[in-house]
Amino acid sequence: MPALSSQQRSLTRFLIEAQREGQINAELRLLIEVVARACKRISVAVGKGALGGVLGDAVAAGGDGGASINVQGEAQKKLDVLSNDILLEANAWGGHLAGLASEEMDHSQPIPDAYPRGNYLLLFDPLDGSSNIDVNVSVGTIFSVLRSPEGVAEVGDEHFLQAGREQVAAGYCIYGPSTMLILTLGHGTHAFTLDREQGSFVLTKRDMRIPEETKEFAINMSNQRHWEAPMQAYVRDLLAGKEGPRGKDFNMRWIASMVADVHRLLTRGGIFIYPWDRKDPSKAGKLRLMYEANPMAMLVEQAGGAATNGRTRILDVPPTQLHQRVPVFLGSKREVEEATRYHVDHDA
Ligand code: P6P
Repeated sequence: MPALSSQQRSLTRFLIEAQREGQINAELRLLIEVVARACKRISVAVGKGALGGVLGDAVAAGGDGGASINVQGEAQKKLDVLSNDILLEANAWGGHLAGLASEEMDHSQPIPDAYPRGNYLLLFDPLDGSSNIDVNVSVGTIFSVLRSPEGVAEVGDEHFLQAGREQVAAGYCIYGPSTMLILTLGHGTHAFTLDREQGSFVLTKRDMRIPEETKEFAINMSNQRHWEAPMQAYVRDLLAGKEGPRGKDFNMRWIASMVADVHRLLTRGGIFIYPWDRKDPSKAGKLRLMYEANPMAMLVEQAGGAATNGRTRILDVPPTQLHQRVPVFLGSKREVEEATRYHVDHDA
């Protein structure tokens, strides 16, 4: 494989150029490079599959051999724990963060006293869709970057509770047939593909754009009986196709790995929905606001799409808890607006 051509941009060159243009500072550039390097390590571990000895459930420490359960009440996979540890170790010593929060940790963690602290907060789902690992389906790492409040000696959970519009960067790394990093710094959404021979991410799509219209929706239909009335009506009309009020036929996809479903709609359009359902009314849906919905919403909006909770813009939802959940409608702008209209009209 020849060295990168002058036309090809490594992630490092892309970030240096973004810094020159004033989009980011040196500390944020380091943060993104550290996260990307950690994702390369996770990609290697995921890619080994059964040969890496890291498939299956993590075992609870000191337990009876039962699965380890995370704060979400979900069985942790060995790779969940390994991916979380990789991100924690990679980000501890660089001096770019004040603290971190993870789907896999009950509370946020300040950077240890042994290391300098920086001006950013990193939130992540270290391995989203991990239930798919054992069946060899694409999974991914999702991350969100916020500014740390000034003058705080040691950050706590409360300092992470900022609305999604405050994010300074967001992205995901999808571990699929190829490993790709999808990144926004607030100036468009861009795709980088991992060149395994060079060991570097290469810019392969600048300024991704989501088609405003779509004929493809992604939802777990098995929950249909638990949805609220406007959601039932919206999907009923999708399924009615060209004979129904929408006047066109729709196709359905559901990978049950948010990173993979969102990557598809970023690439060719679509709407991804995980609505509120009455299976557990207290949960307000399944997906987490701070490190799933917010980063994905920023990526989608920066690519010309839209993201709501069925009623209001996700990036404006005021967080109250680190692991709070939120209904998610995101993707092709016109379709998200239509799904949101069903809910707003129902409430009127
Ligand atoms: P269900 C994976 O567990 C996840 O958090 C998302 O990645 C995915 O979109 C969703 O849950 C799948 O949920 O209920 O279809 O298994």
